Amino acid sequence: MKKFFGIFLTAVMLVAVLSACGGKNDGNSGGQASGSPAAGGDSGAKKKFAIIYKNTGNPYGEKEMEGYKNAIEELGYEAILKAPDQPTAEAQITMIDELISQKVNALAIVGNDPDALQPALEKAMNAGIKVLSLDSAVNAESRMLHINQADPERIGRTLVQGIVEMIGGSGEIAILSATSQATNQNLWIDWMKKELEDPKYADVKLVKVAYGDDLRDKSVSETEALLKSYPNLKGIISPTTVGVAAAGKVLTDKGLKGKVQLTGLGLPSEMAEYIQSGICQWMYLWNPLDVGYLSGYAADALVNGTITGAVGDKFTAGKLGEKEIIADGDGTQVMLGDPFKFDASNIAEWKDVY
Ligand code: RAM
Repeated sequence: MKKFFGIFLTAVMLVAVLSACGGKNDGNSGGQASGSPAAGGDSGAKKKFAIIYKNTGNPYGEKEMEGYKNAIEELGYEAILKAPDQPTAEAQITMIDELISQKVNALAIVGNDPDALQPALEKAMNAGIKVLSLDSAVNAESRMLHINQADPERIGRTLVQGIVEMIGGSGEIAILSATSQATNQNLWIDWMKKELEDPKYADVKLVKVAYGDDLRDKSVSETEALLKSYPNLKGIISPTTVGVAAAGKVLTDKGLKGKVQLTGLGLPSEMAEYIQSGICQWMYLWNPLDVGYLSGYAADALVNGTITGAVGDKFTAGKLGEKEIIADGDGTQVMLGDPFKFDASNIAEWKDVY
């Protein structure tokens, strides 16, 4: 009886904790940005533009959603910002279904899987919702347009060139990625592997691609595991802001400055201390606020019919100016620009911006 009561009490506490977490997420990045949509219809109401990020707790994702919200509010509409607790396709499908019931006008998604969201996103498009992806693409059938932060080939090749320069041209390197299903990271990693095929990298060995799932703790433990399994490791490339910051912390805590080099795609606000200390000599990123902002204007152009998502379509993306849709494999995309290099000479000016 005592044992049963103990289990019952634990279950009650668990439910309480989980609902508290849910509440926090709703108020933070999982909830509605403004207003509360009237149930069952949008006649006469403000147009609703939703965005679903990969998962909560990622400052990069918060900036991307903030940029989207800024654009939508500048246009005079309502922004709905959502992100599941865990970076899974299943959790995003539940949110897509909710947004279809809410009859949003547009849905921008940072996909946790390239293919798994297709049935849900097709259902949304069949219901008249304009669907676009940003940052991490969904496949061409699942969207009308993708908003790409920068050229994936350039990102992948530049990161390899960077780490090879830092390690002095030879030795073992590893990649610390986000989830194994993330379209953006997987594409960048494919380009890293292509770059490594060049005979000039004959003395460089990629020993492992590890996945920290864009979760801080998992990224820390995956970095520790890399260091343990590969004692001769000379460099880590982490093409995720969560991963590169976690790796920076581990290398700092273990006193590995100068012994294990680090580069990747990092948020200046999270990486400033590691760049200033020399743990990471340089790294790259684009402005996540702009990725979100451009997506907001693209969503509006789809909703108001300025564009259909076809190659050659043009629209004005607020302060970012005119943008043109270009091809992207079987689908289409808009490119934000070039990645930016952050090092000791400029990190101080950027660390408070994003
Ligand atoms: C993480 C996310 C995001 C990616 C950046 C570089 O914040 O994985 O999708 O674009 O890193």
